[in-house]
Amino acid sequence: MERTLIIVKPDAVRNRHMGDIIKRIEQENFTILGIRYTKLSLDQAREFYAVHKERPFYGSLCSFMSQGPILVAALAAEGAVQKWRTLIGATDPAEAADGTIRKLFAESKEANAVHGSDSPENAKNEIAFFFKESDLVSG
Ligand code: FUP
Repeated sequence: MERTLIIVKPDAVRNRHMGDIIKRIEQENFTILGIRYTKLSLDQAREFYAVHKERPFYGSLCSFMSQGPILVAALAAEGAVQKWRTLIGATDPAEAADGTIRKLFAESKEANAVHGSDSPENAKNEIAFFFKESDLVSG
């Protein structure tokens, strides 16, 4: 079964959408392998988003991602990476399809409610960033 790493970002936690988003995870039949409520330091946010370090929005994104608590989960499903990305919609909520999580809950292109891994390879690294394999529930 494919895995993906998802984050409920500080805006969605602050706006009390954690429950709505967990409900969608369950309705869409993802298996929750691990889940953590935590807060990133600025250094951790910089490390997590290192792939974007040359982008103009990197500093602001890292500051935003470390400004409040987040909910992180490792999920499994058939085609979990694409399945989650379809469910969350476009990066910019103004362009996200009706019914997607970002359309419903995101504030802006930066404060866009949720993260999802963009490939199974990155999912593996992102899951390892937050979880030890022995912390994950397999069945
Ligand atoms: P996504 O895969 O949809 O999360 O989007 P990207 O990997 O392109 O971007 C990662 C994060 O950078 C987004 F979730 C939000 C942030 N971002 C901005 O703040 N401004 C931008 O113009 C693009 C992305």
